[in-house]
Parts: sequence; structure tokens; C-alpha cells
Amino acid sequence: QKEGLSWEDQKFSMFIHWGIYSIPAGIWNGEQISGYSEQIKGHAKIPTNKYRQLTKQFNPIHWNPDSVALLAKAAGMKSVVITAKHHDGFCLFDSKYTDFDVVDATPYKNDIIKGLSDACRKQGIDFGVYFSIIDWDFPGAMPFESTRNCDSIPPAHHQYNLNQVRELLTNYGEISELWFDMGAPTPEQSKEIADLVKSLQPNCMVSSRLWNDQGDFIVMGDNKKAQLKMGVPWQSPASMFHETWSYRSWQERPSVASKIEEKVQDLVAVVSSGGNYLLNIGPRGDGSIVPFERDVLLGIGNWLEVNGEA
Ligand code: FUL
Repeated sequence: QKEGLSWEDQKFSMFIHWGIYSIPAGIWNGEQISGYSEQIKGHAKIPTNKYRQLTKQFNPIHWNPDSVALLAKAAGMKSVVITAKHHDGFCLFDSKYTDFDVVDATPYKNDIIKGLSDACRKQGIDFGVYFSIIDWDFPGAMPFESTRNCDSIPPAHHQYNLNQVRELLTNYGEISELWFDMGAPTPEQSKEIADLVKSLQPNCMVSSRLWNDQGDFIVMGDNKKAQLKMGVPWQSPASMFHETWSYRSWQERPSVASKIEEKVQDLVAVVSSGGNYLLNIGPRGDGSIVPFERDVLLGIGNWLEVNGEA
């Protein structure tokens, strides 16, 4: 693998939840909507045609992929994993198979996955993508208010997922991990997706949330970690605040110092049990990084510098 770093050597990685849901940022019709803000379409029961209109406001002039990659590096992270497509179905990459993507539907028109994958490569860090198996925009797919994990994937939707996975693994260079999430694919569907990944990029690590034992590494529950070495590659996905992954404008924040302490403890616990700590940030709709989150990451980076690499 690149620069001799295996997935298990990464230890500390950046997760990014960012999309058109970052624009309402947890508020709909003037009301604070609880539940993960990246799922606001479901929680606020926003009809698809209304939700789709958010694309017109997506013009993230403050998004700077180079500074995001540099921030990850300064934090001591060895890779970045971003939401190429979350449950809402909006794609941060240019997909031939839908117009509901950043290039076709927004005034911004730039392929975010392209820009960030290039920036990471330039900084010598690995790049991976989150890909939701469920899709609240796909016609005939499961009901959008559902955030359950038991939704089957109709054949046309499965084919669409395969097509998009192929795009992601073909157009953006080396992808270190594919972070599948949610839904209830059949064993055949899971295997077909895993086989496709391996045929295109044998080194790409697949998350266990592809289900049916098709993952290469085990993802713990959200904000959960294993207490012991498990003898298999595993990961703890962690949000800054347990209430949301994507930016929420009304999020209450403790002091930066106490958050650094909390996250350093978690990082040490995860890494000493052989895991990968995937710590999330949620940029604003305009692409800017929330200063609190940047300061926490820089604080962790400082700690690592003083106390030795994770
Ligand atoms: C969960 C998703 O439903 C959340 O929105 C978030 O992406 C988290 C990391 O995984 O399963």
C-alpha cells in the first residue's frame, strides 16, 4: 500500500459528514429538529421536492480541500473519510446516474470528492468514502422517514448502488476504505458489492456495515469502542457531540480543553485496543470548518506531538 501504511497502521482518521443537510443545520421551518442533523429530511419529514431545493443554496465558497487535508495531518490523522452519499441520496461527486449531485444540481458545480481526494494525495494521507446503502431520494426506495436498519434494497436500487460504487472506485484514484452504512441488503447483494470493490481496488477496506459478513473491518456502534483487542481490524466511529454528525447550528459546546481531554482519552483507549479512531467533523453549509472542531483537532495533534504518535 501507499507509503507502506496499511489500514491498521492508520489508527487515527478524520470522518467528515457534509452535504446539503449542512445548510439547514438542524433547523426546519424555524424549529430545532432533534435527531442526527444529517438525517433532517427524515426527522422533519421534508418532501423530496422541497428537500431537493436545498441544492440551489449549496455554494460552499469557504470549502478548501487543501486546508482540510492539512488539518487532518496536523491532528495526527492518517486518512480522511467523507460522506460521498448519505441517506438523503445527495452525491458529493459527479454521478452519471443521477442529477442529484454537486456538479449537476448546485451553483458550486465542483466535484467535492475529486478535490478532496487530490488534496489528501498531495499531503500523503489516505482517502476513503462513506456510502449509504439506503437512499431516501431513489424512486421506489424505502420510506424516507425510516432510519431503521431493516430496509431491503429493491433490485433497481441495488444496481444503482453498484453503478455508483464503480464510479467512486474508478474516478478518484486509490480509495483506502469504503464505509458502507445502513439498510438490509440480501447476502447476495452484500457479496456482489464486496466483489465489485475487490475487483476494482483489492486494497480498499470495506466496512462491516455492508452486512452479511462481507466487511474487512468491524465498525462498532456509533460512538462505541471495543474494550479488548479483537484480533480483527476494527474501528470506532466518533462524533464530536453524540447528538449529531453533520453541522448543527444550535449545538451546545463545552470548553475546547475538556473536549480535547475526552477525545484524547478515547483515542488512546481505541488505539491501545488495536482499533482505528475515526473522529468526525461537520463543516458548515458554506464549507467552513467550525472553529471549535478545528481547535479540538489541533489540540489532539499537539498532544500527540508531545506524547508520541498514536
Ligand atoms: C449511522 C448513520 O445513520 C448516521 O447518520 C451517521 O452517518 C453514522 C456515522 O452512522 O449509522
